[in-house]
Amino acid sequence: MKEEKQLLAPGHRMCAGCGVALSARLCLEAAGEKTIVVVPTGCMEVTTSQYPETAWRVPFIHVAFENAAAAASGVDAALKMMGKREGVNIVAMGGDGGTFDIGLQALSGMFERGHRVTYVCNDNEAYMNTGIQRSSATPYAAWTTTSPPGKKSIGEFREKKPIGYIAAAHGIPYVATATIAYFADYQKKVKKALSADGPAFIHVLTPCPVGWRFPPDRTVEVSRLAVQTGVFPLWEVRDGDIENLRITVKPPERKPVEEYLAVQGRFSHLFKPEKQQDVIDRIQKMVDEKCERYGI
Ligand SMILES: Cc1ncc(C[n+]2csc(CCOP(=O)(O)OP(=O)(O)O)c2C)c(N)n1
Ligand SMILES: [Mg+2]
Repeated sequence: MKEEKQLLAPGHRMCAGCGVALSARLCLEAAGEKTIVVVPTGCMEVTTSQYPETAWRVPFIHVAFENAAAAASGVDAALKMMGKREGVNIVAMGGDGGTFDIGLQALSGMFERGHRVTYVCNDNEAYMNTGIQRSSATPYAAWTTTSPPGKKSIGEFREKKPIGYIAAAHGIPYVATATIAYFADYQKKVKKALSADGPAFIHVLTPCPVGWRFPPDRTVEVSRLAVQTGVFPLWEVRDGDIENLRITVKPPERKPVEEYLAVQGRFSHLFKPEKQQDVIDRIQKMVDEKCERYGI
């Protein structure tokens, strides 16, 4: 797409290699210009909407950290009341902190009320904007500033919250996972979400070079490895029918999870000063169990 047609204009202040920036561009490219975007506080908002400038070439609303889904619900209701709802896409884009944690109540309400909103969660697996604190999306054994590894700690000790399943359990028309490396898959899912007759949720894995500690030119590679190792399977579910979850990208042969961990500094304590093979094996087992359920 030509630069002048990008709906998220270049010149924003996102870091080099930011997965969230790529996700926003891909999502908007698929959604088109008749889109209203609602964004809660987080990296995306602070880097794109510094008064008096904005990188958004579509209507953009910044709301508080916890209420993107509530504000997007309001946009849906207001446009309906004014008879202007047809032909307009409403997209909320929240981070993992704003979605898995603090925004979950508003999100559940939006699902339950059945608003025609596509909610995209750009998951960089921590509260990046405020200094890499853990969230309930942070994966097992990852370093963050609030899950430091040490003699008595392997880093984060909880498993990632299954947000896609939680969304699907509301029985909403469309739920999917996506990541930026598989951009055609992601954009197809955005289009399906926007054409759903009700709420849709897309959980997008968006690697963060700063928080995950890898060089900024490896974002797409890390995103691809997440899928090829089975750490982040790409799937979609309609109407909450988890039994009929459909894998949309099947890795030809699953790579060992170690390949994904080894390229990220946030897992470096698993490799040095001594290799913690037991922890790596445990993560591999968790991934194997999940992938077996999906038949990948
Ligand atoms: C009620 C409230 N609590 C805390 C904050 C501080 N805060 C702003 S952004 C942010 C982290 C956002 O994390 P996430 O949603 O994962 O987005 P990211 O920056 O990682 O993309 C926090 C804690 C806030 N703005 N409002
Ligand atoms: Mg985050």
